[in-house]
Amino acid sequence: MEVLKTDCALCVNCCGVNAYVDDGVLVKVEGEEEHFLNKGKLCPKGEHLTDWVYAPDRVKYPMKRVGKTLKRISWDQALDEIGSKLQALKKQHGAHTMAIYTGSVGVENIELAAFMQRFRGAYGSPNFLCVESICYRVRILARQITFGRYPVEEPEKARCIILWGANPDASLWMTGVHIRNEVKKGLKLITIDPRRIPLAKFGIHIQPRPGTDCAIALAMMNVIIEEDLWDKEFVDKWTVGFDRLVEHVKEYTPEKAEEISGVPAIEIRKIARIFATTKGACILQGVCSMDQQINSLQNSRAFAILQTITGNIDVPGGWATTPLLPLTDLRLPLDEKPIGADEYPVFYKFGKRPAPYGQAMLLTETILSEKPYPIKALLVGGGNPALDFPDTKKFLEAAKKLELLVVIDPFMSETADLADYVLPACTFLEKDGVGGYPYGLMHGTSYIMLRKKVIDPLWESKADWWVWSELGHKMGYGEYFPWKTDEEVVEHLFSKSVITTKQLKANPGGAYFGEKVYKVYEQTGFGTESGKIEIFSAGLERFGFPGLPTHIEPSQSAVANPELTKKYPEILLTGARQIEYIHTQGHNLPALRAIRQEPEVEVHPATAHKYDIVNGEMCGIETPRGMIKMRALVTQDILEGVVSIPHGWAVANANILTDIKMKDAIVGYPETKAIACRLVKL
Ligand SMILES: Nc1nc2c(c(=O)[nH]1)N[C@H]1C(S)=C(S)[C@@H](COP(=O)(O)OP(=O)(O)OC[C@H]3O[C@@H](n4cnc5c(=O)[nH]c(N)nc54)[C@H](O)[C@@H]3O)O[C@H]1N2
Ligand SMILES: Nc1nc2c(c(=O)[nH]1)N[C@H]1C(S)=C(S)[C@@H](COP(=O)(O)OP(=O)(O)OC[C@H]3O[C@@H](n4cnc5c(=O)[nH]c(N)nc54)[C@H](O)[C@@H]3O)O[C@H]1N2
Ligand code: SF4
Ligand SMILES: [Mo]
Repeated sequence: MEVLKTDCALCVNCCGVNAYVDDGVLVKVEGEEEHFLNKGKLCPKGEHLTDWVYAPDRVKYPMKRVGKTLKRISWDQALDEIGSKLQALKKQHGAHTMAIYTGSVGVENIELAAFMQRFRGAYGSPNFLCVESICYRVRILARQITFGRYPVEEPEKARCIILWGANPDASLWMTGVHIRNEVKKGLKLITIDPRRIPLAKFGIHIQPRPGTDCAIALAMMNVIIEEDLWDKEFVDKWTVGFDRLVEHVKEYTPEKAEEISGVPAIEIRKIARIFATTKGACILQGVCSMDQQINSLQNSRAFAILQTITGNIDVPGGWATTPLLPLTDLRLPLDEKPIGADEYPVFYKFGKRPAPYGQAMLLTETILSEKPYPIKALLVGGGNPALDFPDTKKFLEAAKKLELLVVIDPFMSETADLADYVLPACTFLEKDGVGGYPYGLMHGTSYIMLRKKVIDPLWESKADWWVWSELGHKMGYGEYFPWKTDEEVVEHLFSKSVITTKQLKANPGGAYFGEKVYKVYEQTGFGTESGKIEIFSAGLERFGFPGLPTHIEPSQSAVANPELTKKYPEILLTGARQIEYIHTQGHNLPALRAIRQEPEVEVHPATAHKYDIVNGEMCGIETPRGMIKMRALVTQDILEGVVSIPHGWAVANANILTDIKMKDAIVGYPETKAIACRLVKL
């Protein structure tokens, strides 16, 4: 039996995997012992990789919609027809009529995103859109605005961690393992979450009203400044705008933050003191929880400022700058700007370089309104917007207006169910690729490795890069797609990297880590306009937004919209992660369903009592956009009046409840947390 060392690309963690292959068949996977991150373990999704790859409901061959059903066709026919349709649409509406969308898979599958961008460049459409309009990019942007680069959380070396709207047991399990080990050795843990997550019992837990985190962060700054706990040497030498911050946070006393958030002022004082007096203090900010809020950019800015004034930047266990491990850029030059560039200029272009994508949260409205122009073709690979985009009803309306919807996916999805063509992608186990995360993630490092082909592509499935390349050839763009094999693609992507594929192959695990330098600013300063950390951002002010973070009420809170909350008095959080699933993926696997059969709505006993709902009973969750049904999990582990549901379940789609019009005004991120709702006794 052959054992191949590769990584798991089911989620962004890219854990190390030993894949056991017998006569071309993947028979078993286990976690790679020597891997820095997962140290021999895998999560339930990773443990069931064999079930996933061999699932009987894989998309096996290209299909075309004929009436209500999808009929098998050849690759040639599919790509010929899609190519002709795209050419015709381009003639009629201009190249911008085609949008390409990738979901979270585009982050893990680097070839996929690279070839999508190359294809849209060859075709001439600016409209490459991706999940970073809803997830993660906002924190990178906030850190770039503040530091001129992207320092990353380094929980592995921290002595104090704030889990700020983050539940590692569900979304980042290895950090949960780490925290449990370290609290025994004195790690100070603070959890800020309306839910009492399992890790909350290992330290201090505060339960804010959802969407009020920025007010708490500002009050912590107030305490840190009032009590002289800030790092004077660092702040004086390396920052601008501290004096303005001092004035700004005077009004954000812990008492005021208590009024806003419901968290006792005494608790805010306590956590501010602990955070400011422990070197190696790290805010581990949740991703969707902090990003998908009306105040998403300013939440991230507030965390960046807290790290700064306590001197926890570029020190071990704070936020540290990891080197990027750049790969060859496959983009082709384009002049036209994508959708969202004018509406959200900070999102599109804050510094010198524009974002490679538009604001995907405008896609639905653009298709529906045909303004500024009609988008008639949507090509989706590695995402399931019909279930994952806010406001499913609106997305379905928009999908109907498309003249061409193509989905490239190893599995049928809710988006594939709407498509004119469904093309079978092979999974990451069936091709060579680029593994790891070259751009740095929450584990305080960046790393790359060879993602090895473990088995041959099943049925008629093909690598994503091949699909875009072959479509390009059919449409006359062959000159842009000279690569013939996975190996050539990977070789090309690594050709300008700090490490070659040859060097990677010589290393048994095949992984390369970016060498981290602490206090890198002593050599390079900061890449901001001022060359220093911008506590106050003159750049943001020039765009017409506050240069310092402020509290903004969620658009459907009782304060912002008291009329609405008379009818919908509870606060809904959508999208809590579950370790068994990744978004809409995995629910088809019996082994995972055996662990978690169905979605549940978490409700406090007092809230449940109000609606006469008992534990285990099916109930309705209703917002102004619609209603879904889930079984009630009545628990003390959630704040009274807060209701939490997972997303990604087709049987109870959370995005029936969300509203595409509710957004952060600076970056266009949607509000999928802190939504007004009520429960319904069925
Ligand atoms: N209400 C609400 N909505 C949310 C969120 C929330 O918290 N609340 N969270 C948001 C966030 S943060 C995110 S990241 C998004 C995630 O949303 P998506 O990015 O849409 O995530 P998935 O549902 O995992 O869809 C990925 C699709 O890619 C397919 N796939 C897997 N591997 C490959 C491959 O190698 N090639 C191709 N072509 N396809 C592949 C899978 O089968 C699946 O259909 O959801 C967002 N939506
Ligand atoms: N197993 C698994 N892992 C995943 C994913 C997955 O689908 N499955 N998705 C991946 C992706 S793309 C993403 S974006 C991340 C998401 O990762 P995170 O955003 O960290 O999501 P969770 O781990 O569910 O933790 C979010 C916590 O924030 C809390 N919360 C919600 N609203 C608020 C609020 O207003 N204030 C505060 N203080 N807390 C709040 C919730 O109660 C919840 O406990 O997970 C990644 N990892
Ligand atoms: S799905 Fe699980 S095993 Fe795979 S990378 Fe993510 S956390 Fe690791
Ligand atoms: Mo995400």
